[in-house]
Amino acid sequence: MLNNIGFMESLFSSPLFLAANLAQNDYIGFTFFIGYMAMFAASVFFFMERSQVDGKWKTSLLISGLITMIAAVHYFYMRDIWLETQTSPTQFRYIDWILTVPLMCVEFYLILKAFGAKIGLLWKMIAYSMLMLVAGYLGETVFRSNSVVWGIISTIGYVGILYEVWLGSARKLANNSNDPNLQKAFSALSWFVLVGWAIYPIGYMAIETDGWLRGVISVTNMDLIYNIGDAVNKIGFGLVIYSLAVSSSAKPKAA
Ligand SMILES: *C/C=C(C)/C=C/C=C(C)/C=C/C1=C(C)CCCC1(C)C
Repeated sequence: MLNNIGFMESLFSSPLFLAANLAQNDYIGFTFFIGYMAMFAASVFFFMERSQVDGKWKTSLLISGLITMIAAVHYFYMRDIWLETQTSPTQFRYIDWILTVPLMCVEFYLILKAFGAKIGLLWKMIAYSMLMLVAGYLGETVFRSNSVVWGIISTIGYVGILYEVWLGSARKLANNSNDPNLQKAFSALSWFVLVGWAIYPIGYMAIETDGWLRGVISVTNMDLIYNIGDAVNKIGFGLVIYSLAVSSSAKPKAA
């Protein structure tokens, strides 16, 4: 029969109480916890604020909340894997990205739709994201000893997205929109893609076997870099959409 002590022991070693294993100096572990809570809080914020904006912006805010919510759920699992094994939760990382990066493409499409964006633009950006993420995953896992080659293939997808938002049809639609709020937000989002997203290939280059920055950044810091990148990009991206939605919604009439 399970006595009380045995019961307490098994309760506290259950996944529910895994957090007790977070060591004082496990700084990467800290960022998994902070990332989880920040994504969770951001989701609550985006969902609640939907009631404050005009109808056509509600979908954009919903997508912002879904992006951070999907990330929060994956961070919930990634925290545990990190605490248990102190290794990268690569599968969860990429499952998260393969859902959230296409949703970020949807955000671009939604804000440009009123100015003539065609659905083909969305599919093109999603295809580039898939190429970028599938190649990145293969380089981090199955073909890790050839991570440089897969990193380069992945970068082709990244450059495709960069091209669309900086020079391609997405940029042209924004330029022709004659809407200063939209143009400001579009330019902020483009900077996120150029600077915020560039954080990820830097983390990837820490791969020990042939990564270009191996020895400069240790591979254990890859998760630190990815965690910071995710918080900046997912929450920051959502906030840009939020402020565009607020500034483009009709002001409430003074009483
Ligand atoms: C919320 C998650 C986001 C915005 C993730 C973005 C991920 C990338 C931009 C990843 C890019 C990569 C390369 C350009 C080359 C090396 C492999 C990757 C997948 C790390």
